Amino acid sequence: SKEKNLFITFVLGGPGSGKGTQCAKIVENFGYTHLSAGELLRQEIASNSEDGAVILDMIKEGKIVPSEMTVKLLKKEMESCDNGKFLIDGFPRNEENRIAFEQIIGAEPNSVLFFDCPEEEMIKRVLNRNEGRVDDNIDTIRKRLKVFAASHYPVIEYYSKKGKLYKIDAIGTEDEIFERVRPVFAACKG
Ligand code: UP5
Ligand code: MG
Repeated sequence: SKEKNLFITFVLGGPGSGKGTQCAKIVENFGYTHLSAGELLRQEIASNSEDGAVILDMIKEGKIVPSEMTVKLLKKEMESCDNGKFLIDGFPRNEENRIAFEQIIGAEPNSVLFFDCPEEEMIKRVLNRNEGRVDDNIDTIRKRLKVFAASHYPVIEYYSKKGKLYKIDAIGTEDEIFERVRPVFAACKG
């Protein structure tokens, strides 16, 4: 599996900005494998492992899980997958995450999508979701928004300077937003 060509897109944006929704459309249209960091962490909680207990405490508080735990889960998925085209959803959330990925995976993303969404809209969407997530309550949402506001910018700025950042206006219908996403992949930039 080490010889496969890696093609990585990071999909970033605040809570409820539509990362997961747009990733599903990218998978359908462009043959990527979707790895949601949050989903992998929730699976780890469900597995009742030692890490899972730590992760649950952090997710309830909207905090960022230690990088090595998240990168370990991403690495396992990436190694067990024949496809080398990955959408990594909701990661990296801060500079420490970004650096840990580079060091442990030994790769950089080819491109980075950033869904730009106003806070009021993010709150509305998350509260409407109703999937039973332990972090989808107004108290935790406020904490998630604070953590997001305090940590995402350096990551965005880093990839912007490298010419890898695609900032997408995340207001509109799901299909309208996908028409803004499509050109990023249709142009074969990854
Ligand atoms: N919806 C989607 N698009 C819409 C549109 N255009 N118009 C109207 N509604 C729209 O969408 C959210 C909701 O909005 C859905 O109901 C959808 O139908 C609707 P979704 O696509 O699910 O948004 P998404 O951006 O994926 O929101 P999510 O809540 O998953 O984002 P978070 O970043 O908060 O959650 P994540 O699962 O990535 O992380 C959860 C927690 O895990 C973090 O808070 C953190 O504690 C931890 N974590 C880490 O520590 N490290 C990591 O690397 C990753 C996560
Ligand atoms: Mg999501």
